[in-house]
Amino acid sequence: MPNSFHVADTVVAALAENRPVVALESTIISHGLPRPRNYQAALEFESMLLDAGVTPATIAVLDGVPQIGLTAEGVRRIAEDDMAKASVRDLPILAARGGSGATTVAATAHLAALAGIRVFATGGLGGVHRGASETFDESADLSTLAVTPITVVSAGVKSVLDIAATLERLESLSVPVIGYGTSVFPSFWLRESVHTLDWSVGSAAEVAAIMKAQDALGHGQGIVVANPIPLQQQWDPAEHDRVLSEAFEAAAAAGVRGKAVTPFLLGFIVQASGGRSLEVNLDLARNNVRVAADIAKEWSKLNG
Ligand code: PSU
Ligand code: MN
Repeated sequence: MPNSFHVADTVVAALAENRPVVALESTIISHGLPRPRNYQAALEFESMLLDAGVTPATIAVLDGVPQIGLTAEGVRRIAEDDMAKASVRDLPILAARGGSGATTVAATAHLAALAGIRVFATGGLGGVHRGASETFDESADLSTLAVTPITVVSAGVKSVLDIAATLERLESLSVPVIGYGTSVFPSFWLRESVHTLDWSVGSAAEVAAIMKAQDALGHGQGIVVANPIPLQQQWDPAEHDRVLSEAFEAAAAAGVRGKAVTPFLLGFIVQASGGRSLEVNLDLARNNVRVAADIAKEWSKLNG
């Protein structure tokens, strides 16, 4: 199946010459951020990488073909067109039917790894939802990282999830979780959660060294780099707590289920915070793109 996925020429060339590449997901653009800021964000993340000397590879499925690296028109489509939210299990269906979809962390990680990309920046990782012991709602992001060799830089998982259970699952799945300049797992809009981490690093070079060691030991897992938002950029904790409890009530009242849960909560929280949560979300995503760029550069140095 030579045409089962398409890698952009820029990405092919960068990988062939061992230059740094960072994958970017598209669900954060299509379902995680409101229009029109989502389009600006998609363009900004790519240009931040280009400015840092790193090749961006935004990933999505367009007309049945998984695209690793989008054209300008592709970026516009994920931001402005109504797209399905595509996790790994949706990929073969979209491919067979010629459909389009914005890829989650799971699907983006899978496709990036297929193309040989080793570093990926996102906002927040999916995880175990509150009440999962009854609903079984656990993001495929976790199980995918158990079998996908890619380093994902995120600001942890949103406090709308069950963070303790998410960390337990990452342990069971043997996915390393490394604090970037912190020993506390972040909670997305806030710099800290109540959960401490076993391991932290102080530099991108250390992450690259861990990736190398993981390869040498034959592990096929991904690595979660937890990069907290700087304190001065975080959301006000009291407002955060208030808006989150409103969001849970609204989701319960609306009876939202399955893959609609995460986009519903995110949309509600942006509205109910008067846009404040959106600014924090954009700041933390930019921070993650910067750190991912540094890691990708160290990774290519190490392999050069
Ligand atoms: N976290 C965010 N913004 C997002 C998502 C997560 O801060 O847009 C998206 C990511 O694409 C992630 C997905 O992979 O939600 C997880 O969805 P689910 O819980 O349905 O697996
Ligand atoms: Mn889910």
